[in-house]
Amino acid sequence: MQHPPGWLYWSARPVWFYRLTQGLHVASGLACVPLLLAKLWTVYPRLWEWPPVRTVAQALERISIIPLVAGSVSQLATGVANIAQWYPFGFFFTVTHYWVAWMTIGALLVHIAAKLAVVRANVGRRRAERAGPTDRLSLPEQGGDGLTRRGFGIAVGAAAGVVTVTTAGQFVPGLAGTVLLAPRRPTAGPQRLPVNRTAAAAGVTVTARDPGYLLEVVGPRPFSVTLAELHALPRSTARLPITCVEGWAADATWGGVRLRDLLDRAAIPADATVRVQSLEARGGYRASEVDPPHARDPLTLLATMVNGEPLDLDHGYPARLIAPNRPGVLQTKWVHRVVML
Ligand SMILES: Nc1nc2c(c(=O)[nH]1)N[C@H]1C(S)=C(S)[C@@H](COP(=O)(O)O)O[C@H]1N2
Ligand SMILES: [Mo]
Repeated sequence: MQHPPGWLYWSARPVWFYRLTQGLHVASGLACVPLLLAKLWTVYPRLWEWPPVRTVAQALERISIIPLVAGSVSQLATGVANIAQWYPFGFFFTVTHYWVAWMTIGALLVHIAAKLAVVRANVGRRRAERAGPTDRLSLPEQGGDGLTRRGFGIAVGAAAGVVTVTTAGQFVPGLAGTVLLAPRRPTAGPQRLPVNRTAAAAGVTVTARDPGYLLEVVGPRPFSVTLAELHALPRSTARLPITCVEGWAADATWGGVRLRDLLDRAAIPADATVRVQSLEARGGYRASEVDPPHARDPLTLLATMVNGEPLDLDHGYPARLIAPNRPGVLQTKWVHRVVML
């Protein structure tokens, strides 16, 4: 959703929908870490099997495992690094994570297809066993020491459960106190909201506090307003979350001018997409595009207030965009221009 594909219609409602999909994305990714490690641990002895291949079909099947393992390991590793805001790799995370996901899904389908015969045979055997006195998990284990098959399953499931329970508070409303293992607490930061990029990091500490600040709206009837004029415009409030792609979400009550009122005043038509630009001079998130469903939504604000106070400099003072059902990365801070595209 950071780079929404053209074929996807993304509505502004429900306001929490992106929070749900992003939360599930990060939670399922984290829960997969113990599951993937367990899977690799149970299958790696087969790497040393001799002879390595017996038939052409088996050779192809073994080769197809390379992108599957490489893809799933790299998805989980880069995903965990991303939510910790750690980018040791030289590529752009979002685009790589997206395309490697498709590659991994493809490799997984090939793997399932290759193993279908084995799965079918096993299912048939289980059915036969279920008719008899034993079930597969209670079959006698080879050896006697160490972890049983059932014990292993329980341990892996418990590990996935612990990871989920200690990180889900990042995005589940009201559970902020439980985020033991998460890199971030959704209530830590100025005005009880986390900050992803500070004003200092964005290099806007001087420009954002400039008394000569003007908000420009560029359309068929362009205009600009001073900060005092912006504050004097009719103000609305909206209770909306910021949902960062880095895995946290936090609700706040925002106050500001409806974006659609500014667009109307500049005579920008209802079906126009607009670009919201920041004072930030460099950086991938210094502007965002707002498509008509979001631009015209009554909850989409150019906010000057949060939780009853003027915005903190780190939250985008003097004005920031806040819109329903949008990734945090598109909620542009330190806004100074809105341009019709
Ligand atoms: N100009 C600008 N706006 C920005 C960013 C940025 O780097 N530059 N980061 C975005 C990201 S990734 C998030 S999650 C939200 C976080 O808002 P907050 O720092 O007020 O919590 O701001 C967004 N707005
Ligand atoms: Mo973000």
